Amino acid sequence: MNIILLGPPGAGKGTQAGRLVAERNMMQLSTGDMLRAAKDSGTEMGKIVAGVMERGELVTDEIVIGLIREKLEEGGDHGGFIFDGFPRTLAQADALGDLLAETGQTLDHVVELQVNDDILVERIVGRAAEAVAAGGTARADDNAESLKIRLMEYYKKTSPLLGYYYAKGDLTSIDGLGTMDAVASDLAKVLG
Ligand code: B4P
Repeated sequence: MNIILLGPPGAGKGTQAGRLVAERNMMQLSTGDMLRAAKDSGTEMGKIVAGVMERGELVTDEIVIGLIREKLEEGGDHGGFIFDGFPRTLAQADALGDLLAETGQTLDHVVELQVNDDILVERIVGRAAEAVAAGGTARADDNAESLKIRLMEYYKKTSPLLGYYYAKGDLTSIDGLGTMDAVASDLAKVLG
């Protein structure tokens, strides 16, 4: 089973994906994590994406699609892919459709986690404060200024994907405002 988790920054995509990995042996493909790893390892690509991510903008489709292509071609023994934070643009959605078709796979569910902006801001600011309180550093883009851009990018470039997948009959929207357990339970009902 291959699924997409859609939603604005802080909606809980990464949180729910992590649970599905533990419970269903699925493979999480988080483009955010992949890009942060590239940034931390100091590769040429990492240097290019660092500033873009810190500002809260989207990295180019070409880079992100390339990362996903590599992972899909690797295959592996798991219970399916969870696309977490990908696709984020219509071009990425088209590319994913092509890549799945090329590798003989299907897209089984697209689940939107619905959370209003006030709560998103609260969660992201909370995550930054927790990281600092634990003696670490907050994610470079977990600050009010970058978050404003991240939300604008979401509404402008990513939210059109809701209509795109709805028109294909693939989209289910669930309430992302409950506790992590409540959201996980609603997600499990959709996935079956
Ligand atoms: P991501 O890493 O995808 O970051 P995100 O959208 O903020 O994460 P998510 O929604 O997964 O939130 P989480 O579960 O962590 O992207 C970062 C950047 O990478 C982007 O801005 C962009 O620059 C770049 N990028 C990534 N993918 C790209 C692509 N495809 N194309 C172009 N650029 C791309 O949850 C957040 C917080 O909420 C956590 O603290 C969590 O504990 C808390 N939380 C979660 N669920 C909760 C619940 N039910 N109740 C209370 N708190 C909850």
